[in-house]
Amino acid sequence: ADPSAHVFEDKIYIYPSHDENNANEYNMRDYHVYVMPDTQTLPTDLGVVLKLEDIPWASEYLWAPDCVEKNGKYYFVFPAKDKQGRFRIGIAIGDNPGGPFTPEPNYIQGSYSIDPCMFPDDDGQYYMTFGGLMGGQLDKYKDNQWNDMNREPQGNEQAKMPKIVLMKDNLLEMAEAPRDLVLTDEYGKPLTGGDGNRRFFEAPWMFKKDGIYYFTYSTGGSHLLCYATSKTVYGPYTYRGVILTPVSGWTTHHSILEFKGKWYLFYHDAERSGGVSTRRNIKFTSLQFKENGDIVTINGSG
Ligand code: FUB
Repeated sequence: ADPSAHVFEDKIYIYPSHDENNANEYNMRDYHVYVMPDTQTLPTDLGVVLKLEDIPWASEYLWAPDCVEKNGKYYFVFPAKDKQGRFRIGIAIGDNPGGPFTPEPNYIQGSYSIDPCMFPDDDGQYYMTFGGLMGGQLDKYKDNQWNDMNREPQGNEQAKMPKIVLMKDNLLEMAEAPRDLVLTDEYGKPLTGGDGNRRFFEAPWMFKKDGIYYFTYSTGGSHLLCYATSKTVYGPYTYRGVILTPVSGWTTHHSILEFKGKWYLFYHDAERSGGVSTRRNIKFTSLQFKENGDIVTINGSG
């Protein structure tokens, strides 16, 4: 599930999470990596690249990861629950895109919630976006502090926004406190908690095309993959539309990449398990842009 796909060394590497075969909850225990030389060849499973028992600070729930390259090193970034049951975000480092990855002794200080996406900008700065409501615990945080009383905004209250943070050069530390990545409607008004078809839920993924930043995400209970755009990395980002309509299974989660001049959406559904939400499989399909930068909506049940 949760495929984060990247082009490294002219091949497509896929960094998914790994649903357990008989699982009835999302308590995953290791990560595999897949590699595809091109989009016509079936991927090769490179095996386990990181496992729970090797991560000193983690207790359970290895959720959606990502990977980024810097100066010939590969930084595998992943969420897991710490020993107190709070989601944190960790880094494991490898010399090759196919792993294995050696975890840092502790999680990124100041990190919380789930679904990290590392975004290298053209100017050499690396940003991390992250966050997920409900099971992902983002609704428990305000001003980067946990409070049990915090809850998901409702009705006309401003929606809980995903987070963005500039990373230090070592990619192991944040260079600042995480900020809200504000998602607005077409009039510049922040999306509201009651706007279930558009507000952020989880699965942030960022890319840049023709000088425009695209922030893409899942809406959770309405099961849509959506996108919003901005001319600046921190935003605000204006909601633009739906990328993928609902797939089989509860969650929807994805990545987007350009490979040899064509764009692709990697995503998951639960087709191969007959719709069991905790047993998901990876798919990919071609992604089309209109001339004005709009993404052509893909039918998730097609
Ligand atoms: O796979 C576990 C969690 O489910 C991910 O972190 C979320 O994005 C959702 O896909």
